[in-house]
Amino acid sequence: MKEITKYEKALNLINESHYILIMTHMNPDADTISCALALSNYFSENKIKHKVFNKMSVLPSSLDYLSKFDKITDQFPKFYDLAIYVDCGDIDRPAVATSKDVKILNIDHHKSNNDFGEVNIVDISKASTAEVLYEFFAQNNLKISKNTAECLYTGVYDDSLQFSTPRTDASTFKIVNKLVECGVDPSYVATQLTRRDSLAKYRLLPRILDSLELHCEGEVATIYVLDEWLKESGASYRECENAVNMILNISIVQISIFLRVSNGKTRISLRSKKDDVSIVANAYDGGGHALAAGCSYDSTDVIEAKNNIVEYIKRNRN
Ligand SMILES: [Mn+2]
Repeated sequence: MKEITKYEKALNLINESHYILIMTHMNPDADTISCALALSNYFSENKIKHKVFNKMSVLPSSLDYLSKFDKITDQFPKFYDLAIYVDCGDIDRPAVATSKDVKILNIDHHKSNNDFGEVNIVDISKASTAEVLYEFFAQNNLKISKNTAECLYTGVYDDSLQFSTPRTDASTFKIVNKLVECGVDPSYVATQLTRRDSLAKYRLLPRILDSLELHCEGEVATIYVLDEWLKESGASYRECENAVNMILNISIVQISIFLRVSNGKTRISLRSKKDDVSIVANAYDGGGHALAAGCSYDSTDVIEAKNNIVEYIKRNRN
């Protein structure tokens, strides 16, 4: 007898359910939102009842061109009999738990994922969860509409940092090629994602870059943003979060760190060219990928947090 694949098992779970809750992670990025909306578009086209949940009341508006974006809710439905987690490296990433009685379908690409679902489609070799989700569609021969393809393309494009991270490979381009054949316009997606900045962003950015300090002979770079700068400029943190990637572009810099106050703590984003910064993030109860991770420091003193994490890296880096 032919063994049933995880892709078929996942489809069976979907077909057996009456109402599906799609779970995205806190501080959502394009990958988690895109995957949720790819499923949402497919489900809508096939009359499958569902909701997309995210705990945040404000979502990244740069993704508002994706079909069904306006349907994402921070309210739990009264009834659901399947939960699909997308791009969640662990079960707590959505910051709200689903009912213990409800089966979980877990679709992800994080190394930290411990297969917390009833069915797990987890592939840590993929640059984005969108590529993992594409395999679910492809292996089950499901029709990918233009709207669904646009969501998947957006997830791949953004999570691979525009096809530049080490896990970007031939399979990434094969998938992207298929998605373009499904009707995606790459220029349109790139324009929507990267060419709709506010003026406020460019008032805030110089102040953030002015906070730049180099440590460890220039190999570790830090920047931060203070709440008052956000208020004065009218820009949000999210609009400037890419600054952490900008300073990593400096030739000698190997690790870049961006700090800000959020919910009574200092939130720390780490990026790296080679070093595994998820180890650093783990030491501060955070997590993520080898080259992109995040954690929190239990104080609203950004300078103290910066000194603490730089000291930790100095001590533990060789
Ligand atoms: Mn991802």
